Amino acid sequence: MTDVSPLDLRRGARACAVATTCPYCGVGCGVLAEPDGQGGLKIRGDKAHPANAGKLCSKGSALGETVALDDRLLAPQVMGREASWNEALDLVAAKFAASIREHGPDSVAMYVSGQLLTEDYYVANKLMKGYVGTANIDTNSRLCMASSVAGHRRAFGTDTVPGLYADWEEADLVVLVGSNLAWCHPVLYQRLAAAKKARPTLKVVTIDPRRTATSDLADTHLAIAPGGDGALFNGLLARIVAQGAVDSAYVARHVSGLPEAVEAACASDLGMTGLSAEELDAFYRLWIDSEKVVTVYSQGINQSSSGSDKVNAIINCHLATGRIGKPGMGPFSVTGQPNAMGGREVGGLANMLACHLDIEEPAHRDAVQGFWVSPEMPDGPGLKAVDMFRAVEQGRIKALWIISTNPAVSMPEADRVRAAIEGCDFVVVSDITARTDTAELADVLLPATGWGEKDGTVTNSERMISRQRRVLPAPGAARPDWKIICDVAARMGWGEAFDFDGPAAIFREYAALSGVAGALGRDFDISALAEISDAEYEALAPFCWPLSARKSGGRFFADGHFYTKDNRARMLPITPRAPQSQLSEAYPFRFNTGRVRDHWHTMTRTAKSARLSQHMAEPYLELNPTDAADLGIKPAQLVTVESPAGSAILRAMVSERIGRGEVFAPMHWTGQTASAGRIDALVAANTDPVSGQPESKGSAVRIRRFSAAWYGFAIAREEITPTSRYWAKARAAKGWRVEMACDGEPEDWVEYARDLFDLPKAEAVTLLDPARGIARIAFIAEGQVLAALFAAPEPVAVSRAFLTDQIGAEADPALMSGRPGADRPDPGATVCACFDVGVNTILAAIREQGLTSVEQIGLALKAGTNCGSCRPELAALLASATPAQAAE
Ligand SMILES: Nc1nc2c(c(=O)[nH]1)N[C@H]1C(S)=C(S)[C@@H](COP(=O)(O)OP(=O)(O)OC[C@H]3O[C@@H](n4cnc5c(=O)[nH]c(N)nc54)[C@H](O)[C@@H]3O)O[C@H]1N2
Ligand SMILES: Nc1nc2c(c(=O)[nH]1)N[C@H]1C(S)=C(S)[C@@H](COP(=O)(O)OP(=O)(O)OC[C@H]3O[C@@H](n4cnc5c(=O)[nH]c(N)nc54)[C@H](O)[C@@H]3O)O[C@H]1N2
Ligand code: SF4
Ligand SMILES: [Mo]
Repeated sequence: MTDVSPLDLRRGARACAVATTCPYCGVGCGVLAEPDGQGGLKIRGDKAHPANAGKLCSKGSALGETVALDDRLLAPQVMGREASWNEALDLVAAKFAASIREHGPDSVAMYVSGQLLTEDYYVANKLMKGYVGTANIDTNSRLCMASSVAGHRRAFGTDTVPGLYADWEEADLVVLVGSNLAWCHPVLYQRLAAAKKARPTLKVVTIDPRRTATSDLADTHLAIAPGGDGALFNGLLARIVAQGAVDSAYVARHVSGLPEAVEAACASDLGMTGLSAEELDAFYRLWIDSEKVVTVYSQGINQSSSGSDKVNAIINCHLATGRIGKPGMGPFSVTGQPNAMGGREVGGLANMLACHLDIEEPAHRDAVQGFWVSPEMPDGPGLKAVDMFRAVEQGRIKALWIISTNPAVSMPEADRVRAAIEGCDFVVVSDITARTDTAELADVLLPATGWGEKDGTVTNSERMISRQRRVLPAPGAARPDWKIICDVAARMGWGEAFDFDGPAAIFREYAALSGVAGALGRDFDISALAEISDAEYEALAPFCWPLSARKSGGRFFADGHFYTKDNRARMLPITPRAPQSQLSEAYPFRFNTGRVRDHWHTMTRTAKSARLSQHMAEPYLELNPTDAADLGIKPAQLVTVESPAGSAILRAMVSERIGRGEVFAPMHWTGQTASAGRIDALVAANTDPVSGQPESKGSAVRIRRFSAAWYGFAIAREEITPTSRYWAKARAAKGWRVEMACDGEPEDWVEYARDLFDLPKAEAVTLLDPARGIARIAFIAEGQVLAALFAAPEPVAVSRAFLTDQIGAEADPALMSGRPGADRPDPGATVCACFDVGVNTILAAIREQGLTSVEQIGLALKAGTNCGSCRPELAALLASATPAQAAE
């Protein structure tokens, strides 16, 4: 056998476009991916896919830039050294088996992910619940969708999203509550924006304590007090009743619990919403007067210690008015991860069985056990994520297998979770890279194939199942997750039950089991596909479930038929609760957290793309100008943010878009990308009592200025990791850009810079002004810039865009000034990632060419004309530029 390198193997991949699905958000866009002959992929939107009809956002368009092999895990590792698959799998099976033998099945656990494909998920769940005999398998969907699941199950008897994306386009009113759709579900946002443009009577209301890029589309933005949503929707229910807007016929036939729900609603305190009587009145009138209303909700609702109640408060209003399951109306939970929905379907949550069957229900357990012919079934729910890591901390879980998620970064009280994993007897991590905060703690690291290298299915927010298809060969020894799980199961003695020859075989079994669920009266039934051939599976076109002899596709519940014992939906009495962490003198700020436009979670993929890394290159804290002034914090200074659980150092982004007493930080930065940017270290592990979902958006924190002796900005061709107290790095087109700050000043700046860049011999160009504390040092070889450091006692005012362009280039005469010469304007921070158009360029064009619309900006600069993800920001720049123009 010849030794072909993984990259050579990739270069040889057939240049033919393959239809697959984007691996990021729950919109579930179709992607055409074609090998480019260099080991990468050319990416286009798939016009034939119903979710996106050819559109992609910035992250989807940049997929080709994230498949490079440089930091991939290419072979198994045991205790930090490379090992064969046999050695690694034998060890995993032996350790799990020993723990089960000595301490029982509940001494082991799996923590998996809504980014697994359905087939991977199915075998993981089957192994744990059916064969190991424990329900200790939970998923990062606990941090994401658990409150929606709980709300759906309490109201409908099962976890069903009643409507379809098309409903948004048909609606008269779309309410976006706790959703930053423009950044987090950009293609759905674009569909909504297009529908509104075509039919301006379509109204949009956003409900979010912050003004976001999404609010810019809204006719009305309600800056609700954090956690005020339960009271807001209770108020709506009370008004629905008071105005006689109840659909009495629907309620009489299909709904129970209305009087109790209304009584609780009438008793709740609207003051909790923080909104004025006029705002409430206008919103209530609009909602009630718009027959076709879709209420879309996301993490601003779910990630709350009363998340399930907030979900039910929303659903109550739709049930009372019968506005559910009909064209243009219904409650709509948008899912986060590409297969968050699929994971819910296969039973990835510790409190679910496969195919929406209930673990608490003996008849359901028996049916699944009979179908699996399994030796063992747990008789109740297992540990939910927060409790699972507590059990790890207490030594009750002795063997833990983490697959496709990064809990040392994304779990609340992340420092504590990291320590718990570190202290666990035996930890296995399956990932595509070893460079994660969690993978660093593993005893055994298993290399998984990633997006583009694996086959299976995912389900999006509207229940649409579509195929992810392989385009590239598996790199090195990497294997698909389903295969790794089945191989371990076989070594534990269950080879026959896990003897699948590919994802199609797993899918067939899963579809057959869904038929059993369907016969038990469950909603999730795709049994029409139980005998699908390998070739049909390969060609499977996207479809919305269910797909069975009983029903195919469409909406649920227009005619009742809920999945409760009496087939009636339940309205629940809701008593709104404030976030669990109380603000105090010691911790006076409400810590809101979430996402930015161009990064995905813990950035193991998006940080590989230079253009995705330019939009937000640093971890930051958004805070109100008055609060900043009170704290003596100037824009762009650094702040230390602390809670009782931990601390972080973040760049202050002073903004009117956030209210007083509230601050916001994105969740993306890790130990790999920043010195102190893991903001989940601060988040209290308060959970919703029903769903177990953590309150990731409601902790109490305090803020103080980080006392920096100096701030720095560095560019480098090779990756560097500074030793300064603060640093944050991001990839640039030809190297790296790094922000720095430290409390002590180095004795010799040039030596410091040499160490930083590990360039002991390169020629140094220096500009030192010790009196002013300014140091500028560039290293140049053969006329080309290798690296440079710009340091100053205040945040360094150099042009990041200009300097980033200098990496590896012939040194510009203006290099040491940190700004382009007068003949060349500074483009400013990137707004349009597709065409790399900066904020200054856009503002100058608006000013000089008198541009007044996003379309005109597109014509002038191309910005916003490809993926369109920056269009909300272009609109905001237009709005901000207009008054300035008037003043001139
Ligand atoms: N670019 C990008 N897109 C993503 C992801 C990503 O990492 N990056 N991740 C995907 C995943 S897994 C998920 S779950 C989704 C999440 O998608 P979203 O839920 O839309 O995103 P978040 O930014 O977490 O939070 C949404 C909003 O909730 C608001 N909020 C906070 N507290 C409250 C409150 O008490 N009430 C209300 N009404 N609102 C509140 C926040 O200010 C924030 O703007 O995004 C998906 N899409
Ligand atoms: N404070 C705060 N915390 C939050 C949130 C918040 O809004 N605020 N949001 C929460 C939500 S909604 C979510 S969904 C979580 C997300 O948090 P995580 O799931 O922890 O984040 P990811 O970075 O998506 O982790 C996915 C991991 O899987 C790896 N991977 C990628 N593809 C594959 C594959 O095919 N196989 C395997 N085995 N591994 C693969 C990636 O390299 C990465 O290490 O964060 C939660 N945490
Ligand atoms: S909206 Fe963007 S991230 Fe989400 S599936 Fe579509 S292309 Fe991927
Ligand atoms: Mo999520």
